Amino acid sequence: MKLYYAPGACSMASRISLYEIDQPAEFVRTDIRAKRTEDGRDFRELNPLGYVPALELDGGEVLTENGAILPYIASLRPGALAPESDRLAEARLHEALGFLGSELHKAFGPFFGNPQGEAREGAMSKLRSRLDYVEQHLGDAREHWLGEGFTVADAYAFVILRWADQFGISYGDRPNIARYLERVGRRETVQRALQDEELLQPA
Ligand SMILES: N[C@@H](CCC(=O)N[C@@H](CS)C(=O)NCC(=O)O)C(=O)O
Repeated sequence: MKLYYAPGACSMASRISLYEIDQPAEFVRTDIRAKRTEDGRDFRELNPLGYVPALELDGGEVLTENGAILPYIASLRPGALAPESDRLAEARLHEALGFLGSELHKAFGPFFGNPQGEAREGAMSKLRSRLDYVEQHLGDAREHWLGEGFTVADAYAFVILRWADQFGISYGDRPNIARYLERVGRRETVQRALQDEELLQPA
């Protein structure tokens, strides 16, 4: 299979998840502004909407949307990256992916356009409310998004939450998020993903 990605983008959650289950995959860097893949293709032929992640399966089908790709990757190794104890636990994963995709990810969206003045204040106010929820959700002792064990939701949450740094947003007043980022960031698979997407600062 092939994962179409852009460095540091939400597609890194799929990369981390693939590493977690030792699933071999090819990683194709994609310029999401020019809509071209590194091997010179028009990315819109793979995803007409032009955004990563896109996962090309060995049979040629292309899967898009984090909310579909992450559970698909989890399904490749049942029990490793998603709870499967009961229907409620499964629903909690979808609840998490829904929040992360349509609330947290999208609340960061405006910052990629470098908003100024009132636009920035408006975007910041919305983002703050989502981060307040995350801070409260993670609580003092919650190690992972769903409580027990690392899941694809943690891979996605980590990738989104780390964007704050590039927009000058500090987690100094949100210690649960800061600790969570540090803890998840220490995982070998996460370090490898950061390295492979050339995002680690030289020591
Ligand atoms: N609804 C999509 C959104 C994915 C998305 O926003 N991808 C960003 C990178 S994090 C992107 O490729 N943006 C480029 C664009 O929208 O043109 C999903 O959840 O997978």
